[in-house]
Amino acid sequence: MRASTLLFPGLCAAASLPRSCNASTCTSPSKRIEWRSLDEATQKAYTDAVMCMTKKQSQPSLGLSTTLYDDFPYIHFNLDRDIHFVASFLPWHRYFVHLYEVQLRECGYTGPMSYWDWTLDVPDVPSSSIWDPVTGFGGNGQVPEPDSSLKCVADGPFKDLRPSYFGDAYEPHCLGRSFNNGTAEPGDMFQSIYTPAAVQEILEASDYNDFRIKLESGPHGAIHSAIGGDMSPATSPNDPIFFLHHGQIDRLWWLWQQIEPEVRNKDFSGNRYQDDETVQAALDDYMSFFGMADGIMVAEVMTTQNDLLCYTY
Ligand SMILES: [Cu+2]
Repeated sequence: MRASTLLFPGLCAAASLPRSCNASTCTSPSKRIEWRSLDEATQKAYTDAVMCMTKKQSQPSLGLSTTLYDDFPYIHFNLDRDIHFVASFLPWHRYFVHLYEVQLRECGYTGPMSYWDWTLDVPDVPSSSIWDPVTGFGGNGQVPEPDSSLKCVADGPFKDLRPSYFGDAYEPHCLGRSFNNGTAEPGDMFQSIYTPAAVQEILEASDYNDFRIKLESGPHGAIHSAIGGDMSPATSPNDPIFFLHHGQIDRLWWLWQQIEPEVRNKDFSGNRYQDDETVQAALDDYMSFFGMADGIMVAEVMTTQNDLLCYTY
C-alpha cells in the first residue's frame, strides 16, 4: 500500500502528489463510445478480445488455475461487501472497468472503450439491438444448463463461453440469462426505473451520497435483475454485458461530475462500510483489487482525465 494515509483533503494540493493528481500527461483523453455507434468491425474486434481473455491464464498474483477472464468475476465476488452499497461503489467500479479495458488492449483491441446506454432501449429492452447475435452480445437464455437453473445464451459471440465461477462455487457453466420482468408481464424489464426521465431525476441529485445511492439502488440494480442469470450473483462480471452496463454507470457519474467539476471531482461521502454507519468515507480511503492490481485511493479516480485513466465520454 502506498502512503495514502499521509494525505489530506485537498489532496492534489499536497506536496507529494498521488500519480493521478498530475493531469499533465493526459493531454488527449480517449473518448468512450456507445456500443451502437461502433462500426461492425470494431464490435467484432471487441468481442474477439473478450474471448481472447478466456484463452489466457489467470494473473499470477491471484494464485488461481482458472483463466484471465475468470479473474474479474472472482475478485468482484470476493470484494462484494466492500464495493456495493458503500460510498466506494462508483470509484471502485470505475477502476475495475479500466482494468478490464487494459486486458482487452493486451488482447489486441484498439477501438474505443464502450458503454450501453440502456435509456435508449426503453420501453422495449428485450428487442434491443444490444442482444443482436452479430452486432451485439447475443440474446436471452434459451437452452437449460444441465443440473442448473441457468438458461444458456444460444447465439452470438458468447454462446460457447464457459465461465468458471458461479457465486461462491467453482462451477464451469454456460453464460446464463433469464430476462426478468419481476411481474407477470413478459417484456417488462423494470424499465420504468431507467427511463430518460428517471435518469434525469437522478442526475439532479445535489450531493455525491444522494447520487450514488439513487444510481446504485435504482438503474444499476434494475439492469442486473432484469437480465438475470449470470448478472444476478456477485460473479456478474461473467456476463460481458456487465462491463458495458458499468460503463454507462460510470458515464452517468461523469455526467453528474461535469455539471460542477470543481466541486464534484472532490465530492465523495457516505458510508465507508456496509455494516458500520459510524465510519464516513473519505477521499484517501484505500480500495483493494484483491491482488489483480495494486490498490488505489479513491482520490486517484475522482476524475477520468488524469495519468491513470485519461478518458472522457
Ligand atoms: Cu459490482
